[in-house]
Amino acid sequence: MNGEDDDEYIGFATLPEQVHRKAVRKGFDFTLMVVGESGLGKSTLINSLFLSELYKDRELPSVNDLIQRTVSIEKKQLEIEEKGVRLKLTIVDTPGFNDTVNADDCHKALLEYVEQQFKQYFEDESGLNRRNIVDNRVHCCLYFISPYGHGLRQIDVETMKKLHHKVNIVPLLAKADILTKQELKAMKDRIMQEIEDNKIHVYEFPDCDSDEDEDFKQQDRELKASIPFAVVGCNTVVEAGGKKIRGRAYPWGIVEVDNPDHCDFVRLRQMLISTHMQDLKDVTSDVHYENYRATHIRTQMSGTQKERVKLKRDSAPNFEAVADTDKLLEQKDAEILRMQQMLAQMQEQLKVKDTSPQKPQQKHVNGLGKL
Ligand SMILES: Nc1nc2c(ncn2[C@@H]2O[C@H](COP(=O)(O)OP(=O)(O)OP(=O)(O)O)[C@@H](O)[C@H]2O)c(=O)[nH]1
Ligand SMILES: [Mg+2]
Repeated sequence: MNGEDDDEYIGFATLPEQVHRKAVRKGFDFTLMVVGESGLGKSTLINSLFLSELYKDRELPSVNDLIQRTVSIEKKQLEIEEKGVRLKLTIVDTPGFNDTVNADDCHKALLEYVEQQFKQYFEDESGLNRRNIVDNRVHCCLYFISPYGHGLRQIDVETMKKLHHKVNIVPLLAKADILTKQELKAMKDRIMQEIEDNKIHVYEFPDCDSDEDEDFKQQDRELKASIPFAVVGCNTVVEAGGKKIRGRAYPWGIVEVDNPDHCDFVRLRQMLISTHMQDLKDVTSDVHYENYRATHIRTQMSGTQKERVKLKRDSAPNFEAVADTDKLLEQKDAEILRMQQMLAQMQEQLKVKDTSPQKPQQKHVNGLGKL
């Protein structure tokens, strides 16, 4: 920049840097929820995704535990830092659906959790400490679909439909290692078709900008073509060819979790962490939370209006009673008028008698007593 340019330089070009610095100082929040049938590897996958430490103390459930399992939601938090950027990650692990749990109870608990976070945010936003709100809203729901069936099950359709207007759903095809390449392709196509047929709104990946470079565009195309992401979860490290690989070792070979040819795990992690985290947060805030806020305010207002109408009604005069009283008064007036007329008639008669020759003793008609 030469001297002339310096003079014309106002300084707002540093705005992005200022925003960047402020955001870095504040840190980032992200909440991820996993939902799906029991035993599909939800806990294993989130462990593989971020939390290798989180589940190390966990004991595998025994058969009895499975039968007696109740719906309870576990929230795990961890703070990770990379190049000075702090991310507070919250993982909401939900117990899978199974035969012992009623489908309605599953929806109820999940919906309640998501709505409770919106409610909390709404209250914080209207409170005194708006600047330091902790955002616990669920930004993404990884929905696990079974590889054993023929696409979506009824419970999947119902659950996704309960959740789709409240949270960004990203569908996953679980335990992809049990399917061959062709089966995987057919299963993915069927799942996407069923999602469309059932009018389920899953998270829509935004179009990438036209000025992005070709590599990025290609990566974006691959990402979109991978939905539902076929995942393999595993927390064991195996040795292969002198290298340590995270994978599942079978007698016939190793399924490598981090190999994009074996599954979409890397693409999913990249999407969640490096490319679409902010968009997931924006859609949560601008679409799902706004929906909640609008509905909540409308319900509050109609509640207040009803209350006001009720109050008005309670304090208003009783029109029926008033009408009755008016009628009675009219009747009384008419009666009095009639009596006055009769009285006047009688006095007239008495006057006539007074003027007659045999004058009887005058009688005083005293008011109404005679009538
Ligand atoms: N073949 C295969 N097995 C897996 C995979 N991921 C997890 N498993 C196994 O599946 C079993 C269940 O895994 P979990 O992670 O506990 O499943 P979950 O979905 O959390 O189950 P719930 O907590 O009951 O809802 C474990 O024995 C895992 O080792 C996978 O990608 N492929
Ligand atoms: Mg689990």
